[in-house]
Amino acid sequence: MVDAPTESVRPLSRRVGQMLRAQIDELGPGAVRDQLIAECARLDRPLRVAVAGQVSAGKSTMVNALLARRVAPTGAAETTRLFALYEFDENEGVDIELADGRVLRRSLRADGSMPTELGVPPQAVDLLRVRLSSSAMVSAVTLVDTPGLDSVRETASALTERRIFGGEGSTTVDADALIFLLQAGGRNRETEWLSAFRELTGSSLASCSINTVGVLSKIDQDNDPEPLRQFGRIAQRLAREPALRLQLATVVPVAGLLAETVRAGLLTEDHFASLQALATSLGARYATASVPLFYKAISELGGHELLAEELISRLGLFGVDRTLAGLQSGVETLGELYRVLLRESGFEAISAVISQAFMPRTDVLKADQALAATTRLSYQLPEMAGARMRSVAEELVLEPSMHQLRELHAVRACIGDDAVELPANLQEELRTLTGSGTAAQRLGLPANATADDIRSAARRKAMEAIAVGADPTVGPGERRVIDVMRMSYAALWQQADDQLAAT
Ligand SMILES: Nc1nc2c(ncn2[C@@H]2O[C@H](COP(=O)(O)OP(=O)(O)OP(=O)(O)O)[C@@H](O)[C@H]2O)c(=O)[nH]1
Ligand SMILES: [Mg+2]
Repeated sequence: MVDAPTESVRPLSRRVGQMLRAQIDELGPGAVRDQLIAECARLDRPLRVAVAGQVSAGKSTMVNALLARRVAPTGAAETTRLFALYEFDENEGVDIELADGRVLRRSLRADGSMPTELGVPPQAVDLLRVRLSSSAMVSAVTLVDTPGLDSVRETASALTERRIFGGEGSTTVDADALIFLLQAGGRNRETEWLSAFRELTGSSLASCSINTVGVLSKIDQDNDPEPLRQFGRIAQRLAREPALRLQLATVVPVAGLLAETVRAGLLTEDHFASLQALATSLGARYATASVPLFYKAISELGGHELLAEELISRLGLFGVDRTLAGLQSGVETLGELYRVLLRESGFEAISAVISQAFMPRTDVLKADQALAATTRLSYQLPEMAGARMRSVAEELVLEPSMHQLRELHAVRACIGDDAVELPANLQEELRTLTGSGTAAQRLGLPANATADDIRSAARRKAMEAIAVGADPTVGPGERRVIDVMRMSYAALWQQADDQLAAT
């Protein structure tokens, strides 16, 4: 995981910050001015990634896997009732931010997890701020664990209502990116997942393929011998659905429990020794057929019920099965076992999305949040002053250096309510073009494309965009999107030209 970009490498945010400070200077004291000052401060903060989805989908488990620590409470019943922000701080602890503005400080428990009792009624709490000093993840991103949605279908409006993205209401957690979990294991209904992912995008939600990943979670629960492959196929199919192409960066299957256990290092050498003994025993043949049979196999080896319970709660039957298979085919150390299990969990695909798709977008996503907030706040000002502030914000987006923002807006314009209807091939091109890869990837060229290839592809596509845009039957919304694409291609063309001239 790379370090969070600092202000010096956030040119868009810096420019938006300048604009905000100019507005702040012009405003008299008041709530709008205070909130603009807060927006300014937010521009420099790490990327904020929210983990959201249905109740019990495995959100907190995923948060722990990402943090590589077991901090967030998890459980079978509805567990997370408050928003919890996990961020870097040298002094570990929990700040309980109350709705009345007071902040109560608590320590983490001796094992580094959240205290079970907060000592205040949940309805009095606005937000939990968990300060962590030892998690590589939080040095780069702030994670937000969220209360579960009541049903698969409760998505866009509920997410906004529940303050995940900036919106109306007193405080929001202002996520810049979203990991959206649907519980797949035990509930194999592909069409339902498709519509749930689709409904994720509403007119008021900032979610799109640039900042949202869909997760099929708990894939190990169907007793499928190869859930990663089985759900991998479904995930790929979903990710390729035309209706989701501009809504999700990708869809990935995950066995979160296994990922949590490995990443947080929850197996002891004693656990490992017992699993080794089981792997070579007669009981190994039936141990993973059911939970009672697993308990029986452990007991036949002289193991206590508590041991069986610990292993099942950390690995699940699937994890035990993969462990026994690993041990029987030459795994000799706990470290090696962790490597095998992490691969089986599918976790690496999620961390790749965060580091390769989300984090490189920190600047544009922060800049966009601040601009959206500026527009929202402008409506609280007297009419003329508000209109002036909005026009300053609109003009800023038109500056050449702000092109990435226009790309983000173009993607959003093509999804959700009142979407611009772009032909399927152009939608696909827009998605590729706004992906976070290299110039070659953004042009849909192979990785070994030369600067010459890149230049001619960019030039050709820029020309094509000009031709399409000139078609009189193209509507104004569509034309705006195509125009953004034309400028992106022109910029790639220019870059390749510069590169060729320099060599
Ligand atoms: N078998 C299996 N169990 C899992 C997996 N992920 C989570 N669990 C278990 O499912 C239960 C719910 O997990 P949580 O992480 O608390 O789910 P959540 O989405 O945070 O739930 P709420 O906060 O209540 O909405 C816990 O008992 C987890 O241990 C998984 O991938 N496989
Ligand atoms: Mg939870």
